[in-house]
Amino acid sequence: MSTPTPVTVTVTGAGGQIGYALLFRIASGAMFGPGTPVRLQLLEIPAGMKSAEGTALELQDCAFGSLASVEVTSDPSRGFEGANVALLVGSRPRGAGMERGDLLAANGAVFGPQGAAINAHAAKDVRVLVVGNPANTNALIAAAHAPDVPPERFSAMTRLDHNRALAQLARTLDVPVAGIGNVIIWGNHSASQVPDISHGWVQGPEGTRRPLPQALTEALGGTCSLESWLAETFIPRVAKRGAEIIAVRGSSSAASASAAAAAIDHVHDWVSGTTDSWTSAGVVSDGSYGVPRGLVSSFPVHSRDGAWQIQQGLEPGAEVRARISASVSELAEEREMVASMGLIERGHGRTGR
Ligand code: NAX
Repeated sequence: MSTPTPVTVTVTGAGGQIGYALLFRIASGAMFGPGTPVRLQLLEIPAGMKSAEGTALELQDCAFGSLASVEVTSDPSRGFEGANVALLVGSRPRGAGMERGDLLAANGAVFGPQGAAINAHAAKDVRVLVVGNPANTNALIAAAHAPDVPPERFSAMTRLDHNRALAQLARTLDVPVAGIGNVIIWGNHSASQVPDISHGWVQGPEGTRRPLPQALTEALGGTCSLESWLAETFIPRVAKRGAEIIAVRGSSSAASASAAAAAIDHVHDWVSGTTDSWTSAGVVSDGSYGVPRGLVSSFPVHSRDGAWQIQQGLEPGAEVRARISASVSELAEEREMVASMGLIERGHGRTGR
């Protein structure tokens, strides 16, 4: 029997909180299946090297059958060498007194060179998931520095927001999470994100499906209207879930394990394909739904043959359209800011590249 070819996975920020929750799951086979060997390449800055090295020792001690090798480096060219999948988790956090522009500039200095290193050293089929915030614009910057990698191989993570929305709906309707489909996160992974249930369904008896708006209206039972529940409870809860977890756990880092689970889901579905429900991912806009070309915005997506495809033909209502427009304006502003700082060329992506 021939041994399957190993998949090389680079994880930046490997010494951080999400790295610690993510690496063991990748190594155990959760991303590609237990039969696919994985080579892990952990990329850190010098300050994070000891933490990543300690994690690498523990990875060895787990004796995972699917972990082919683990290497730790602070050299991006070594870290991205032959990468089939690159998870860009490490980023510059917002420091005290930092404005949005300062944060974008600091992260431009991280994601520009990482994009260039991916361009020069990764495998031809590399797929990149940006987790580090501001994830959408960091993905845009990285893609802009990788001219030989098709832009659609760069994506930003909104799967955690998607999963949070599914979980809230499942609890409200008292059904399993797997019984809900076609929920959408539109726009930016920020407080302006747009969780949208209007095309969703919930599984009923014997394979029947009911529209989510109808099921939710019934579940609310006249205590409040669906519109006010969405605007006052559901959307803010999904968008601010990280802050809620920080407050409850009393920890400064929000949601490492759920972020890691979302990254696993995102890459798993990208590589293996989605089933009958779409999911949400930040992908380079082709102009769909009025989102300017080239912005990395969250859309409803399917994965077919290893590529994300934006679900076409939906007709969001006026309220959702207004929210999408506000979130996309924020993304356009971020693109303007990074262009004015010289981190990407002005006009980048507007003509499809
Ligand atoms: P931590 O501060 O625990 O870890 C970050 C790690 O990245 C550190 O070890 C640091 O040394 C390393 N690092 C910094 N710059 C680097 C570089 N240039 N190359 C390689 N490594 C570098 O943060 P953690 O909790 O792990 O969060 C990581 C990022 O995920 C943050 O930007 C966070 O905001 C973002 N998140 C994104 C989410 C999403 O849904 N897209 C949700 C979770 C999380 O908030």
